[in-house]
Amino acid sequence: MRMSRYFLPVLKEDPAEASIVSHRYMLRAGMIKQATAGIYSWLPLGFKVLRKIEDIVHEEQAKAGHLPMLMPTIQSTDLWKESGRYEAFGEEMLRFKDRHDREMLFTPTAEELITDIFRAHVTSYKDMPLTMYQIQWKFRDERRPRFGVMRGREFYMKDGYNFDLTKEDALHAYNRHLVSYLRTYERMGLQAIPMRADSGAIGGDDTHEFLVLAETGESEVFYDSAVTELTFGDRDIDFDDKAQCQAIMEEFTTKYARTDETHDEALFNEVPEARRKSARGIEVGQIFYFGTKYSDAMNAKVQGPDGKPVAVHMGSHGIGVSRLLGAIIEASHDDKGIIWPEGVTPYHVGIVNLKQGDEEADGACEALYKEFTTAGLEPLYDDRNERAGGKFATMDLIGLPWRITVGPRGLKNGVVELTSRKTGDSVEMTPAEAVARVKDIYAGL
Ligand code: P5A
Repeated sequence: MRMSRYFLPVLKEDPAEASIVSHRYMLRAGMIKQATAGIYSWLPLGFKVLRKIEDIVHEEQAKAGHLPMLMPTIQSTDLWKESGRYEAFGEEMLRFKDRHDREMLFTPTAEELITDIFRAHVTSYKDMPLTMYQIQWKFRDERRPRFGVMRGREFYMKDGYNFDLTKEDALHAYNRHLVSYLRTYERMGLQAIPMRADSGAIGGDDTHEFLVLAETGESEVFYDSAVTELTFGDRDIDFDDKAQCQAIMEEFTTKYARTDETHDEALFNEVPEARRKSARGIEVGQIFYFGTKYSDAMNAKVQGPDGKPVAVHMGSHGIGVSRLLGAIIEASHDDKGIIWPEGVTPYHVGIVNLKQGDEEADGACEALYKEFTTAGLEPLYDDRNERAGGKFATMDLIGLPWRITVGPRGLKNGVVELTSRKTGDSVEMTPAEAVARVKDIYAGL
């Protein structure tokens, strides 16, 4: 992409309405624009990162064997009356009527809708287990939408639902999701710690939230600092292997880590004092096992191996896809702007031409641009006729992890400069070396 043809409405001043850094930088970098309270338009740069995050979620769900699908954003209220959640969901649910005076709602979550699909089509245990998910817009009329995409009213969520014959199978689905989520967040450059939580309006006893530690987080959390030393890393996983998934689940959930809703002071005091931490966290996902709550209420039964009807065991699992942009920025920025982890960066490398119009500099930039593009990488080339300082400031703000600076002086010696956004370190090398280095960095991602 060439900056001259891009739509990147950066703001020089800090917007008054943004009180936390991710919100501030998302507005300043021209990623989002508020349409109305808690509802945002996603401008090209923001949309690009949203897509990257979505792609990672899809890839990791595929590895776990979960089926992508898509349900509507608008539902009739009938199913919610059947499950008993129509009243329970309260004012967070946006309700309205169509022209025939039928009661409708904008989906805040889809347990009912998917249970209805399941009961219409699955009649035998032989067609199970089944896990399907979607990435779709949700609406919750939050009392206090704030912090930009972190607590929106309209937000983008990955929501998955498992249907299993037995509790044991459903718990395997729970563990499988836990493992798959750990991988998903790590690929985004995040440490998201599973913490025992409260199940709220979704229901059930078993539930973990995934929290990214950040001072600006809305949740208060208590944990054994040993949990922050666990990393998922490059493990070979067989998602069908119950024992392996359970072992990983236990590894990541046995040490004390709880949100304030489930915090237990006496248990917490058993953690060695030096390791006892309380902090703030951003909830980027949550998994639930709620047994037969919905299948009982909505009569979702299948024929079991003995021919008798059984209510299916279910769980659901959510990832705050749009919230993740805010969480990643909260976890990775400095006073100049965003520092995207390589896995989610909107463009792989920035090219800054220090002297637009200089034949040699223009030629070298064009050649770099072409090489990256041919290699399947996406460069963002600042080809505008602007001061170098302004170009650097924009690149720093939008946070591409790598920048190549090209100027007549360096080119005289046959070199360009490769700069890491994270460390600020610059190294001179030939354009060919710079291309090879950047290709190398992204090769494993
Ligand atoms: C699980 C999927 C559910 O709704 N039903 C389907 C279950 N869980 S949840 O925890 O309530 O939401 C899942 C994730 O969505 C994000 N989220 C939000 N993101 C932005 N703005 C909001 N107002 C908002 N509300 C929830 C969170 O990351 C949450 O973990």
